[in-house]
Amino acid sequence: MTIDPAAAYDPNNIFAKILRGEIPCSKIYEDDWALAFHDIAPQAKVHVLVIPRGAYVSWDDFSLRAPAEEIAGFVRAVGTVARELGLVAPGYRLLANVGHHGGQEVPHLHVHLFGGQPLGRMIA
Ligand code: DGP
Repeated sequence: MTIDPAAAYDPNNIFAKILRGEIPCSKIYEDDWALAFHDIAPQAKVHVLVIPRGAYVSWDDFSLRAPAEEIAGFVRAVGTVARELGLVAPGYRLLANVGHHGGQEVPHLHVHLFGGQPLGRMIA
């Protein structure tokens, strides 16, 4: 089931619970702006999710409402995670699904970070 990007933020979504430590995750990195952990159903050798600490439904919501400092902090954190995982030289892919056509299932912004193997070309 995909999400309604116009819906209000649901503080009980699964990633909000992970942020509050109410359910576990396989944590890779955290700082003031972001938390990164392994995806529960990996689609590549490396499949990590990076989420902002703030309450944003999607990339659209984040790009519209987040203060510039928070956007910068989150974008930097995504880059830091990729570097710390040694993905820069071989290369990697970032993806953020938004809403129904994007196939977004969890209503808290998350950036998928894929790597560890050649990923090929794709549009979906
Ligand atoms: P998306 O379709 O972009 O909303 O992808 C949601 C991703 O979140 C999907 O790849 C599976 C992952 N996921 C869902 N629930 C959990 C969870 O409880 N823990 C972790 N680590 N990942 C989850």
